[in-house]
Amino acid sequence: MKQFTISILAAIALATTLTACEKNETGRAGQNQEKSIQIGAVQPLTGPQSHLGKDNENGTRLALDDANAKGIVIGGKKIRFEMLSEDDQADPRAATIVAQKMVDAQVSGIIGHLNSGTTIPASKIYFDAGIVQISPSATNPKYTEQGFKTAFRVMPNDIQQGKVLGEFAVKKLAVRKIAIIDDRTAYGQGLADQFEKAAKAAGGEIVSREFTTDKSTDFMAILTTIKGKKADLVFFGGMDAQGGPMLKQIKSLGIQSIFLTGDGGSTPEFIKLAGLSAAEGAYSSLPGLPLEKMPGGLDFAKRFNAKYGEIQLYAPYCYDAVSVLIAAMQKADSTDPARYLPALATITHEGVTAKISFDEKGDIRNGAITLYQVKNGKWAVIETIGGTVTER
Ligand code: ABU
Repeated sequence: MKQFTISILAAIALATTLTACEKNETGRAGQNQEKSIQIGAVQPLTGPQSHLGKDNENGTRLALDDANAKGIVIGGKKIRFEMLSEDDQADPRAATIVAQKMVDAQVSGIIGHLNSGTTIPASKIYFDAGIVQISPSATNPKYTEQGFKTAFRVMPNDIQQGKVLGEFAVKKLAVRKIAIIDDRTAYGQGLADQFEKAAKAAGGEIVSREFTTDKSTDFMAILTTIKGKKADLVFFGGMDAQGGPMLKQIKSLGIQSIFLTGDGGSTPEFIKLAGLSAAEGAYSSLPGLPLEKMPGGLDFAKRFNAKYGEIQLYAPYCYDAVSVLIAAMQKADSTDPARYLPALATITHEGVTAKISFDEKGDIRNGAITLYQVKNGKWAVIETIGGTVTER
């Protein structure tokens, strides 16, 4: 009986040891075989831009899932990438609070923020903490002009986008009298300023410059002013949550002007909010190549659609922001931002949106801008300026 009891105890001890060994192979940080690191993802998950924030979050999630499926080894350890996602409400003050939270959590890198107005103030906090930040979508030039070596973006900026838009309006659409509205955010106002500069240089006349906010939904007062100016074209610097209803109200006032906006309005949601008949014929731009011309665009879209549904806007750029960050970690064989930052600054990475490399400021090299028009209820490509197009 005693012998039997000892055998049972030995068997239990062996089973416990085996379970512990299994845990060591699949376990978490602090054990030999596998280490978990956190990647911060910051975007608006509530408020008028929550659909864009979810799109960003899903693009980031897909890239991290793909990396985890590959079983990437860095510094001799299999790395498990975890997403720490936070809502900055597209609000500059909330963004700095979230940024500090990310620093306190000691994340290994940041994907975000979505908006220029949040990305810029948060970038100082990441820089001071030595944390690498890649924005998938913030296009105000100031973000990478502050001298923060930790700041990168995978989308061309608004100096380039504003120039393309201004020249397109005057030279291609052949308009002269232009009204401009912006939402007073870093993005909306910044893009409107660049657009105005380029349109004037091309021979356009600005007959009205109005502004609203990124929370507004009623634009009747400023549109009534614009109606009196008989503008050939109305340009809006802002997001789809304002641009869509604004275009609907333009049509309801009987304003005949062409409507043109930037990337913030280049979404399926814009068409939904404007309504199909009001949206038809509107123009927009979006930094980057059309999806079907991106090196991995169609494959990305298929996989994203299957998991999360329709792409709103920046999901492919979030995917690339993650993949280039991880590629730099692999190149440096370290997940420590101080060690992989030099690798990121000099990397050439085959992303799904483009071949990615950065200039000395952290801006993507060789970026393209694509112009679109709503045709039959969908954004259709008109032309791409710059970049390297992948022929299929
Ligand atoms: N690029 C437009 C939307 C994001 C931003 O605020 O820059």
